Order: sequence, then C-alpha cells, then structure tokens
Amino acid sequence: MKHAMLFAAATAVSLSAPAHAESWDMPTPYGDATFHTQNIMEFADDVREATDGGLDITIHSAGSLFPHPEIKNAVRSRQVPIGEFFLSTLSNEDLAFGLDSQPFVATSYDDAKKLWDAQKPVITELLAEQGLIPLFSVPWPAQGLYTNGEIATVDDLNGLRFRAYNAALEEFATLAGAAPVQVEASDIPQAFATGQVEAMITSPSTGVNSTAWDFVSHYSPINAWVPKNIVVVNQRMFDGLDEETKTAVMEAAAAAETRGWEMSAEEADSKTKELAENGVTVYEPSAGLVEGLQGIGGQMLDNWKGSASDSALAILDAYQN
Ligand code: PCA
Repeated sequence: MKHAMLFAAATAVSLSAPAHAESWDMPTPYGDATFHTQNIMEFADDVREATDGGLDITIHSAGSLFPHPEIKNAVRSRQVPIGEFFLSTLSNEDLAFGLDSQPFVATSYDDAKKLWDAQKPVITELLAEQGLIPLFSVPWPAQGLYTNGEIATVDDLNGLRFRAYNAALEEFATLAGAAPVQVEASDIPQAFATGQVEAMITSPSTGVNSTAWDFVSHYSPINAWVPKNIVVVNQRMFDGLDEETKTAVMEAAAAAETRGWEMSAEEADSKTKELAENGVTVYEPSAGLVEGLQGIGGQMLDNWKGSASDSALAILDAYQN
C-alpha cells in the first residue's frame, strides 16, 4: 500500500512538469509591493508559460534569500542562477556602473534611456568578465527629497541624518552637510521610527512602499537622477539551458524591460499623487534649492571624472554626444 501511494505521487509529479524541469531561485532586495518585484514576477510567469513549466523561477523578495550587497556575488558563484539588484551599487568595481546615480546627469526617462543605451555595451563587457549576463534593466522614477518641513536651500539639509543607498548618495549627502547612513529600502520605516535617519532621497514608489507619511511631512520632486535595477544571470547556468528555454528567457527579458519602463513612468505620477493623498505636502523646489543641488551635482561629476575608468568615461562621452 505504502509503495503504491509513493508510486502514485511520483507519477503525478512527472505528469505535471517536463522531465527536464529546472527550478531557479531569484533573489531581489525589494518587497512584493515594489513595481520592480511585480515586474520580475511577471517575467517568471512568462518564462514558466513559454517553457510549459520547464523553467520555474521563484522570486525571493525583500532580501529574504541574500542581503542586497551579496546578491551579485551569489549569482557569480552560482549559489543562485539569477538575481536582481541596484545597478549603481557596483560602482565600487567600476564607475561605469554608477553613472545613472550621478545627480543631474540624466533626469528624465528619455535621458535615462539614452544613458542606458550608452551604458549597456560597456557593462555587458564588464559583467562578462565575471561570468554574468545582463538580462534587463529598469529605472526607478526620478529621485525626490523627503524631509520634515520644507527645504528652502541646501543649508537646510545641514546636520540631518540622511538615509543613503549607495556611494553616490553618501557623497551627495556629505557635500550637502548632512550625515549619511546606509539603509536598505525594506528597512526604511524602521530606520525613521528609531531616529536612525530623518531625511532621504528616493523615488515616489519607495516613498509609498515605505509609507513615508508615517515619518516625514514634505516631499519635493527634485528629479535629481533616474537610477536603475538590473537583472543578471550566471553565464554557465544560462548556457546549460536548451535552446528553446534560452530563447524563452531572452524574450521574456526583453518584454520585462519594456514593461518595466512603462510601469516606472506610470508610478512617477501615481505614487506622487498617493503621497499627497496620504497627507504629505508635495512642493516644487525653489530656484535656490535647485541651484544648490546642481552645484553639488557639478562637483560630484568632476570628482567622478577624476577617478573614472576609460570605459566609464566612454559612456559619458557617448551619452553627451
Ligand atoms: N528606491 C530604491 C532605490 C532607488 C529607489 O527609488 C531605494 O530607495 O533603495
């Protein structure tokens, strides 16, 4: 009897999935409500459907499988075949990865697209050296300023404990006289609640996802930069797939990139409205504030150029010409 039941169970499994079915785990730092996470869930659905369940990708959100700073190396070392992370966190390896997080270089979706076109061939080569293939990259809405009370000039940022998510934002906060503290997106509410930070620059999406109205009163769409997430796959894991599955992954990736840019643009408006609806005062930055922020951006770009690799400089050149 016992044997018969086991046999029945095994048969049921083999009928429901192809004999060569593969399961992939995919970590991301961001939570389930994040549009990026919803987009990669749809990507996983598309792959599952196109392969009749032959490749089953499971998303592990909010840093639940690997903490954000470890995701790239987890894919590199084949602890997982695929993963998503914030592209500019790799700028410590080469500044080519970080140009999208430099203030006032690319501030609109059109500029961000142009920058991605210039960046893609360069970072594809850099990632290939680590056995990684970029599958798709999707921007966050332009980054805005969250504080308690209105910020009239850069001087008002002086001394604030400022949440940062990468080296560029840390430099920005420091140059503004603020005190940067690295905090992952999923830890934002906790960091504000405990007084670890009191101001931040991030998208309206992340503001809403972290219920910013619980801890700040004001938001200004300074639209300072349009940073991106990237999804990478391990080259050897990808090479191990049959041709049809490879095609399915590539097609789903192309669709995810297009869909993701559209979702992002939609959220830029809808999530800003949602902040206001929840009681956050949304105000346009004064000319003086913009001027001050742009001054910091200019200084940062000079620093960036001073330490950028030839390939990083080639991106800036291709983007600006
Ligand atoms: N949200 C992420 C990255 C950029 C953004 O808009 C964060 O705040 O960590």
